[in-house]
Amino acid sequence: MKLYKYPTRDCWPEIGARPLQDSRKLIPAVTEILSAVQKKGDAALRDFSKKFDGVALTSIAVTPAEIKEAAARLTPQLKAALKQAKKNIETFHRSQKESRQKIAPMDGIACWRESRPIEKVGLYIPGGSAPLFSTVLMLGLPARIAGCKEVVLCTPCNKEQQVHPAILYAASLCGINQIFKIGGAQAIAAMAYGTETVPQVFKIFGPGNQYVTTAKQLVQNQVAIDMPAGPSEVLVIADQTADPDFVAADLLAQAEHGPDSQVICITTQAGMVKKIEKAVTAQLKNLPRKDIAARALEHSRMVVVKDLKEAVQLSNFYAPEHLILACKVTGKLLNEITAAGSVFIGNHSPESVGDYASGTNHTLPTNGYAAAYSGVSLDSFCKKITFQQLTAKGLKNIAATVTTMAEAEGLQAHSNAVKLRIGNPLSAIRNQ
Ligand code: HSO
Ligand code: ZN
Repeated sequence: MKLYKYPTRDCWPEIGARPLQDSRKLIPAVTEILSAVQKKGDAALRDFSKKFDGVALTSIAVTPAEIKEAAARLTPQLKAALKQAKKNIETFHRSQKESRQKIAPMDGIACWRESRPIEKVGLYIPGGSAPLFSTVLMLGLPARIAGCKEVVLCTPCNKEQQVHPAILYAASLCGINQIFKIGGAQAIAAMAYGTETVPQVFKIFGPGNQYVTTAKQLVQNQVAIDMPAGPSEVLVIADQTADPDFVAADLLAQAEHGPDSQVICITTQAGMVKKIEKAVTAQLKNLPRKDIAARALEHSRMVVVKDLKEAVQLSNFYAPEHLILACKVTGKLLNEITAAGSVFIGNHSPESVGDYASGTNHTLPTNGYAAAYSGVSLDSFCKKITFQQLTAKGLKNIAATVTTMAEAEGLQAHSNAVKLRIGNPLSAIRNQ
């Protein structure tokens, strides 16, 4: 881990720098994939599966029998764990339902906002070395709670045309039955444009590699997306109350996601640096994904700062996806946090818990987007529609304000729409 001891503020951009993810060079290749799917539909999906994954798909859609069989291939322990996670995620996301609040800004004027589900949503779940079936729950459950009518899931299959059984089981727990064996940019294209088999959706969610991310960026003139994506990241703040072994475990949990994972530790204790590094080396040795984690650690950072206040300021500057507070936490310290996807407080709150099962969502803003974006929540699957109703008295009360503003903007018709209703005859308006 690269060490920064008591860096001045002008070092912060270097400490917080994410590796440049220049997706511009992928644009031509991804654009070609998108247009092929748009033009040739299923035929293009089959071609790309063959070309990129070496699979000649018998069926693009997963059959109901395959979904049923998946349950039998999982251990009872894993099924129970998924059910517990489901329960907690549901409880947390159900609590995000807002009740309607009618507001009367003036006498006779009522304004309110109602939530409506996005009718058709698409979820992308990457395959690869770690099939993230937990993400199925994180996206599928809020979609269902929001009331989305159609939930489509795309995920790549293996050479035997099988989708990981835990992905299928998690999907069935969310009531998803439209699952397609396609991955990469072509899956994003299929959901954005629709094909003979894959329904077109209004919003696409989920993580993916650079091709998937670029495809999501490029289809935005057609569909909405959850948020811009980048490699997963964690920032741990450690003071004298931190346990170096816990901190090391949290850093490694992030590092094992991928070689491009971002790992930062800020400590107020210069004496803690060696202890954490030693613990990282010791724990790394026994990890099945130690090669991946070691590569992520190559660009990780250890920063020593003077106090917790400065630690939080640096963290806000970085705007981490996950922030772990392995330190003495006060309400004041929490109030000072202004940018983070999700915060884990104290020595008993590892990120892993939020990644899987505590109930909060693990689809979070990366790459500094926590400065402006929120993680996925129930709202991500809804639109908010505003309503208003005025009585005759209410319209009278607000008439002068509206007509004055409208006429000052040079928009007479706007003014007329009010004046006519409050009893001004058209002739009177014209003669003004
Ligand atoms: N840390 C990941 C989520 C995840 N971790 C899934 C394990 N499985 C991004 O927040
Ligand atoms: Zn994780």
